[in-house]
Amino acid sequence: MTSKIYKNYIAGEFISSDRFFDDINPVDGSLVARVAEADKLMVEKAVVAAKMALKGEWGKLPLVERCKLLRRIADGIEARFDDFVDAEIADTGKPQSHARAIDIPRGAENFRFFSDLARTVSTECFEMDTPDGSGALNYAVRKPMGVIAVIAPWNLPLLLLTWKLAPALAMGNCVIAKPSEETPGTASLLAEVIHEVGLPSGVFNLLHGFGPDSTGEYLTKHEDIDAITFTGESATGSEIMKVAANDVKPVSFELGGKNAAIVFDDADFDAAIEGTVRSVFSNCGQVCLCSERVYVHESIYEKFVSELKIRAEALIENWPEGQSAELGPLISQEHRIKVLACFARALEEGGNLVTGGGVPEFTDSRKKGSWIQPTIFTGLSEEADMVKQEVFGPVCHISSFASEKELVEKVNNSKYGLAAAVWTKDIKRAHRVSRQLEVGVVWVNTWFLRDLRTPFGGIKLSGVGREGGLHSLEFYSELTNICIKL
Ligand code: NAD
Ligand code: 6OD
Repeated sequence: MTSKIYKNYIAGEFISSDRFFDDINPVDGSLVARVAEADKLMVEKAVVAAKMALKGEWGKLPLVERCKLLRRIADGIEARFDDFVDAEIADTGKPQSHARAIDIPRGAENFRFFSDLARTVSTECFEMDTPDGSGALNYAVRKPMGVIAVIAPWNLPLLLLTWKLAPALAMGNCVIAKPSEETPGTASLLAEVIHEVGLPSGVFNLLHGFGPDSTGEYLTKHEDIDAITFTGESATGSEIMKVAANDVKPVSFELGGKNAAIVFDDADFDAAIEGTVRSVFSNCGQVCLCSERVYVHESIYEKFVSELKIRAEALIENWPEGQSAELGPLISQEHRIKVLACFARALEEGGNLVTGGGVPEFTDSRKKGSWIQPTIFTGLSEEADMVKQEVFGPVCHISSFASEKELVEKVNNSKYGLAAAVWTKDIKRAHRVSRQLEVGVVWVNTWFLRDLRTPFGGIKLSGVGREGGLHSLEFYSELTNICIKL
């Protein structure tokens, strides 16, 4: 029985609750911690604290001082790097190589990046003529929006929370963050780091809890929340948008995807295989950018399917702490039930199971975890659920195409529009096809290669708005234009 308790962080204090829920390790179903669920009163307290902080020391702090604090948060994460890795692994079961190379470094980098950016960007300035000949000068100033609700998912817990928290703080806002109920660990450590760094009380508040009828809903419905930034399922985004509409609150949404990987006949075959193994199976398929639809030119289709099968079957599902682990479990038993139901539906719809489709057999306590086999289907129609609906698991459907026109039509025939990966050596084709894809992000001959200055987000069901670089600063601030008659 664990004695670890994750508390809420409100107005600079760690606060428990009279209601707790379990934080479960998906590797073996063991208890990681008990988590104090924030009730309505705590949400209220956090909002009041955040509003007060805006009017107090934080609201008056020069930008350069704010940015120094953000850099110290990055240092603080790095100083406790192993603790963060352990917490992320315990909550998600992801291989430690993933947490060490991606989740935790990006958690720190998000603070450094937005601290540097906020100090160096300018705003617009326009000189204008006036009828009397004296002219006028317009310039814009950036102001914080106020109190921002940051609601995060479980797949890349620290990375995705800090991706929104860092620019929000850099722009001078106060934040109430709610991590996923599945992954409260690294957010709780982050609250400790922020406390040690000494951000004024109320600037950052952390509330644990669920979505509907719980902390998430109380937070998004609170009238004094000035903006909502959310990463998660498209259906949840739709619910939050309805609530936000009541007070016409700005929203920034990073939502689900049904991303395509496209392999042309002229692609570097080995690189395309390597890249597709990553884009389909990374984080057990639980990255919003993962490819769940793979389109391969008909001339190399059979060879590609055989090779991807071999590579999928070779992936090592092991305890996350070891060096050999390449694939972790799904986040929860509940999610595994959903993913297995998607596999069953694909078979009902006439899909050909190339590999996987079930649960790996273990003889140790991993039997109690949420493990699943890497899975490949072929032979489904473009209208099948497996080709249409997001699964969010280690699975893809591979189909062939003959022409670019057919390919582009198939890829764009989706309600989602987040990302695509294109594999080709023909530079003209790369440009031509990329521009035609109805998605927010295209990678050519790579996948999930991130430059934090670039616009990031999706179209259609995959999101509202763009974050990244200046786009984040735009969302997390309000511009006031000042027009001075000279
Ligand atoms: P989710 O929508 O179930 O939950 C996300 C967060 O929202 C959690 O903190 C949850 O407690 C909260 N929440 C749920 N209902 C709510 C409500 N009614 N009001 C307020 N808060 C509520 O998503 P998830 O299962 O945690 O994450 C997986 C999903 O996220 C997938 O669909 C994936 O594609 C998507 N995702 C998208 C991106 C992107 O950048 N586009 C990134 C990561 C994940
Ligand atoms: O890299 C990022 O900044 C980002 N937002 C990644 C999202 C991954 C989705 O699971």
